[in-house]
Amino acid sequence: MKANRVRRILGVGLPVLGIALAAFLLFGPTRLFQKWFGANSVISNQPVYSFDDPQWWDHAVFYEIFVRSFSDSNGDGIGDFNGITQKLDYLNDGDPDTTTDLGITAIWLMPIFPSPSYHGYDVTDYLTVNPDYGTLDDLKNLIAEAHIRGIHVIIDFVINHTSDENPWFVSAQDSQSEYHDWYIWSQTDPGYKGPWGEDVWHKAANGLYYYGVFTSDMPDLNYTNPAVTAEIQSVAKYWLTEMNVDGFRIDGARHLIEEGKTQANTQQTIQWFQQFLTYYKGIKPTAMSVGEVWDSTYQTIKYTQADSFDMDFDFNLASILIDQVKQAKGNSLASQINSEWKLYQGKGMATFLSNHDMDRVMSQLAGNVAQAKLAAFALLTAPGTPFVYYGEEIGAEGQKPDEKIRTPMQWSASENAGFSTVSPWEPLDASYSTANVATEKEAPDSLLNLYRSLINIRLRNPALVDGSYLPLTANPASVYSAIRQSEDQTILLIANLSDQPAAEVKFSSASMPLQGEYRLIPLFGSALQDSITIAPAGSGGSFTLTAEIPAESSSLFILESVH
Ligand SMILES: [Ca+2]
Ligand SMILES: [Ca+2]
Ligand SMILES: [Ca+2]
Repeated sequence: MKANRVRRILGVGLPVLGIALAAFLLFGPTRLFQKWFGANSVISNQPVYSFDDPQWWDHAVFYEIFVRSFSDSNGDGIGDFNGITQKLDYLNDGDPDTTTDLGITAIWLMPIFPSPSYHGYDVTDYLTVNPDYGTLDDLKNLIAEAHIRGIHVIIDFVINHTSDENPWFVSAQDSQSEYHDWYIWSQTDPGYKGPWGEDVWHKAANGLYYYGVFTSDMPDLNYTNPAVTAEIQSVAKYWLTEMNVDGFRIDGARHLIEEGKTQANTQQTIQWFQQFLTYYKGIKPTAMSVGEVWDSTYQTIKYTQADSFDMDFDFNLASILIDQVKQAKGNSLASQINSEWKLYQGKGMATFLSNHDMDRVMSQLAGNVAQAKLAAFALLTAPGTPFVYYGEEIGAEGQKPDEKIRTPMQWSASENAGFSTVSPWEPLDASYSTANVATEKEAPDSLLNLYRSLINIRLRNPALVDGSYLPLTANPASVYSAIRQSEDQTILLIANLSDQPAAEVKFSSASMPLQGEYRLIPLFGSALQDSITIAPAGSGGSFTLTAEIPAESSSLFILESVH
């Protein structure tokens, strides 16, 4: 589609190319096509925002990678940095003229530090990398190659606690050690439990009790000690300056500083992260953070409203997206996306369907590919910054325990799924024979091709990147619909969540921003019909689609006013 458009533009001849070049130099590539053709008339051929956008995370699509499970470059059965580097072109080839790549613009690497565990969420050294994954130079190379392709890289920053094998904690056993106060000690067992009813006070070999909110292997650091704050800030500086990472995903953020038995979302925690944000912006103004505050939206938004994080994950929205699609409740889906966006006040909403702590989407949906597509459509056309968990785009399956939702990436149906030349560190999920990159690349209707199309379309259309969101009420209520609008563009979202087609569907809103006849310019999915007429209704407006909307289908249209 896009290549044809380029050819059409090139076909008008050299004089126009000269004007094109002048316009390019004048306006830059991002808004150029809109300047030429006016609002709403064509699909911009280039991503809306560039790599150098100072607020890049607001306009990105992220991809979460478990390094151990992505791609093994040296045949030891363990994924590594060089393996990821070799697969970067799959994620984004750096060429805006191609849309054969997935098109993501940022990567979140799960923990890369040395650790006694397979997952790495218990760090023994913050200044180097896990030798299973390669060397510091391998990681530097990965980051440089990602940047060349327009991909930012953030790392998982696991700072609430360390490993109990961290030399700091080993030394801290001695009450005379300078590291003793880096952890939280008690002479006697305070006895109270943690947020999940778990033991949080653990007996150490020295006879004292130490605090660890997650497990006894993960002693919490003491952030009321300024030496700990200074050390972690200097670690952050190292990664931003020496290693050139672009930011941090903050693990277990809500548990940073306890206030007695209050072990989550304390005022001191929110304030510590405010200072941390000021600190790292001072070092690198374009660096960002996204917090893991696994809690109600009421709690998560405290961190973005207070500028403790640039973004935090909307865990509530993840369940909304999947549950409403599963139950085919389109109106409810639209109104709940809108409520979340309003709670976040249009700022810092990191959206996702699943992550490394949840059953995989395809398993949550019991293998229903049509619903996986609808959930992806809802995610990738919603406001906020979407995160895709590796393998989600091919419909990999996996249910807890944790190892089973973090299995090797499924590149092909061949032996070891193209992940490695040897048997992988963890057995492959059985879904790999059909749910894999090679097979799905060749199938136009695959889940992978839907992710690829929608990510590329999103990043080329300003209304989808950062436009407003207006939920529409559809009748029947199983149809999901919304209008997204930016200064230059209006896009209509329609998805029929039901397994039955819907005809004569009526759409309305009490605050409809449009009125009159509009051409429907197809951007994605079924064309449905050529135009709609939006009539005033009450204080708002409504329209009816006479065309039948196929079962479990989704479409995007640019709305162009007919004068
Ligand atoms: Ca390896
Ligand atoms: Ca490309
Ligand atoms: Ca803590």
